[in-house]
Amino acid sequence: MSVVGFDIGNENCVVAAVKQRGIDVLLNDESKRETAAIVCFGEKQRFLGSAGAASAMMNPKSTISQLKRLIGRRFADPDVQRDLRMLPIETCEGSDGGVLVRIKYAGGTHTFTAVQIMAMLFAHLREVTEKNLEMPVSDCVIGVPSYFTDSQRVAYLNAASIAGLKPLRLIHDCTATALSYGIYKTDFSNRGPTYVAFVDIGHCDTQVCIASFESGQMKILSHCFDCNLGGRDFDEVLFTHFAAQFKQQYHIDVYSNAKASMRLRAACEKLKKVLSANAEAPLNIECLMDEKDVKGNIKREEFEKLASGLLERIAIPCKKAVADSRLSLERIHSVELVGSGSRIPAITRMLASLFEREPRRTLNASECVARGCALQCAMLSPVFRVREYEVQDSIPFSIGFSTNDSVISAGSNAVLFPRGQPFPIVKFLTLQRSSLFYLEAFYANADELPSGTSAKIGSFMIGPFKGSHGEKTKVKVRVQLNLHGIVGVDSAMLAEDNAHTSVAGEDTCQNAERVYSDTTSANDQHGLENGTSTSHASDHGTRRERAMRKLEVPVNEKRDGGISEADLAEFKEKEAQLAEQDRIIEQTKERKNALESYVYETRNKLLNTYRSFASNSEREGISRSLQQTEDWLYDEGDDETENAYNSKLKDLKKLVDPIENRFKDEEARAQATRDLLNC
Ligand code: ATP
Ligand code: K
Ligand code: MG
Repeated sequence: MSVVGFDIGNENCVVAAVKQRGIDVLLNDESKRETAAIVCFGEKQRFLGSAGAASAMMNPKSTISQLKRLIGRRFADPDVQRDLRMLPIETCEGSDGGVLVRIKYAGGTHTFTAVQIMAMLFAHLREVTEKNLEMPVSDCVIGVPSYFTDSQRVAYLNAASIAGLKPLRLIHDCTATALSYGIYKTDFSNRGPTYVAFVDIGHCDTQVCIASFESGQMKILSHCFDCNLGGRDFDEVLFTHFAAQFKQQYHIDVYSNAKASMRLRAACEKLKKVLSANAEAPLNIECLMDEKDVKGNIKREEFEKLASGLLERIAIPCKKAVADSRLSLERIHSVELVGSGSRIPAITRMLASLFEREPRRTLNASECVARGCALQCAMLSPVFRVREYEVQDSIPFSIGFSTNDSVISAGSNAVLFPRGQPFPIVKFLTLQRSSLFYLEAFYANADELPSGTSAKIGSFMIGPFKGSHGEKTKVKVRVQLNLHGIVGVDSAMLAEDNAHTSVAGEDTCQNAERVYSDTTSANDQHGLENGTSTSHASDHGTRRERAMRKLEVPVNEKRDGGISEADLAEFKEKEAQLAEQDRIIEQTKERKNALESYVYETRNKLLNTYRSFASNSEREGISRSLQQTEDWLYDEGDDETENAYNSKLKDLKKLVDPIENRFKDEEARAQATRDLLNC
């Protein structure tokens, strides 16, 4: 069983695996520790990860990057629209309101959901991992931004499942980072907790959390973020700057040309990195557009001036995270800076002045999320024994439930899981109902959410059931925020007794908490009363009796952005097909290469090693066949099937093998003679 952590970035993905000796970051096909988060559709096959990055410039209109920005979101979301303007791919709105990508590929037009595209990347990373570990991989932990909504999390799980992965947990990126920091540290003061701020600046987002560490445990006190502020925004100020400059200087409008835009963006990103180490940097692009070579140059100071607005924005989630943690600045022991987007020196300066201390870089800035994920996977998996360590995360968004049925017009409506709530957690709702009703889960505070995010989470149909004699019955609903941060209604029971005592047999979750909500009472819309937790140490007998008097009620969920089982199965099937197609194309390429090399090698051997083992006419015949094969390869054989290449190779071998055998026999004879003489 695999113990693996995945950090899926908007730009870079990192895979870490726990092995006997510790945690390793795995190398991809190109022996790199980071894999580009790119899915590219070539003419006949997909290019995934690093191969996708290598093919992107050739296929700008069929290359999808920053997949995380699209998955589980609505096409109409203004943020999504803004992102899509930067991607030259064709997109449209799916029937569920999500993003569909239309790709010309393999002789047809294909439409994929964002979940399917993400699954392609997941499947690629799974393959990289399997090659490395030499075993099948499914169990894993995957990092997600803390600002991911319920539908984004569900979409991730769906994508993972299409890719054959089984996430034991979706863990917040910053929590993974904090875990990889805390678990090795043993020098925490024993006079109370140590508080650390983690700032992760990636390609598209900035995430901040404040964590508290004590020996054997960590708690996340607050999560804050700006989901539209990362390295790419710094690229964009350079892009805008140079696009304007080149318009004036060279009379070219890169905005009108997808490929030119893509190349200028890539060059600006490089430029930005150079500026992290140098005071000045040049920009040269050959033949950018209209056959014009362009040249530019920028000083770090000038870049910092252009980016000053971005620097100010980084301060906002940092300040908010501190405020939410209810700690004064002095109580924060240190600030850890991670994410490669944070490598801009001006960011460090700004954070130093904000936190009144120099930020540290104790962790590996690009690998800490994946390492934390792998660690969490080890903790959740039975494969490894890990030191007891408690990870308590908290949710960044308040979640509420409401009911609306035709019988009672006013439903209960309150925040069930407030912002900052530790999770996983289970709560019980007790409602008075006489027949089927709906529970709606929603984000209760729009201010906490990324702008444009829908407050809807999902709707849960409880029932049908019948209260005795058409009267209202107590319905106990088990609601949970699970390990992935996903809301669910697990079960509902008709409770025939209406005592305020324990809910028998259900209350097994460690974090279970009881909430009584009686819709007929006057104050039901304002508060839910937290019940005291019950002990069931001694009342086994009564519990069993009570359980028998309970009646399970069916629960059906309809989730925003959810995928039906049937669709999921179809997507799996489709992914398997595409993977098989890619495999066939790869294998065909390999066979073609084999034939080509055979032609060259044999031609060489005819002149050297085989020279004295073939007659003139044999040599001529073989030479002619080699030439014919070579001509064929450059002509109609350029794009043939695996079988065609194999059979050509077989034909050639038929001619060459007799000579090869003569040569080998002679070699063997010579060797035998040498052995004899050596004795
Ligand atoms: P996200 O966290 O948003 O999903 P990610 O995890 O892929 O994205 P990282 O790999 O942490 O992001 O960071 C990528 C960003 O870091 C890119 O914008 C890249 O240009 C930037 N970057 C990398 N090296 C440097 C450098 N030396 N100086 C400045 N920026 C850099
Ligand atoms: K990353
Ligand atoms: Mg990241």
